[in-house]
Amino acid sequence: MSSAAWQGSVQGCLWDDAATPEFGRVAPLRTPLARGAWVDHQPGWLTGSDAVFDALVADVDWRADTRQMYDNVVAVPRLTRTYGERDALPHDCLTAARAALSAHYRAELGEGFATVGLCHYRNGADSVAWHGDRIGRSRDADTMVAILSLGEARPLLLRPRGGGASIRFLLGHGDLLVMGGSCQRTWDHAVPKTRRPVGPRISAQFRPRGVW
Ligand SMILES: O=C(O)CCC(=O)C(=O)O
Repeated sequence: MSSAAWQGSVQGCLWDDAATPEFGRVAPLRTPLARGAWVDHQPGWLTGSDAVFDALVADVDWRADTRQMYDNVVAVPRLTRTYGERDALPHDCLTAARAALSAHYRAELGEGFATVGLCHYRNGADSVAWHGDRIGRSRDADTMVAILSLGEARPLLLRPRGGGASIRFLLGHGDLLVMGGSCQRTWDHAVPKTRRPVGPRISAQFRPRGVW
């Protein structure tokens, strides 16, 4: 790989691989939603990221969580791992992504992104149900949640909290999606299951301190 090219795109990130992961300039297209919410989407923000995907699948100590559902304990339909703001991240690329997102959004957000959550959707049976990230400060204040999507393209749906028509963003390999404004309070989002045979996907979510 050309380490010079990678160094040029993201300071301080080097690894020896055939592909050259490279972030483009953060320049998403913004979709305003009702009730003060918005979504930024930038297809192909990170290119050459096959090796990043493979490294995350192999190196992250993925957790298979369970949750109580009425009288039963059921498996959470995805693998997860979360990193606090002082935790070492499992790949330099995530550190670089967080820095680039913080630099771009800091003026609007009033702070940088701090924590990183990872979800590994192994196939179409893995999913995340309708929800908003409304724990912590996001319960009653505007915030942003940025997602870097790697691997198989899966749709992320958004619908107004309490019901209404949904809108769909197909998140492909290297895409960036940022939910902002009141989005976590006034809208819900989901990655639905699919019967189509689909490959694995990893979602990296970047959140400000105190937002879950
Ligand atoms: O997979 C995604 O991109 C969304 C993940 C998500 O909504 C969550 O973990 O709260």
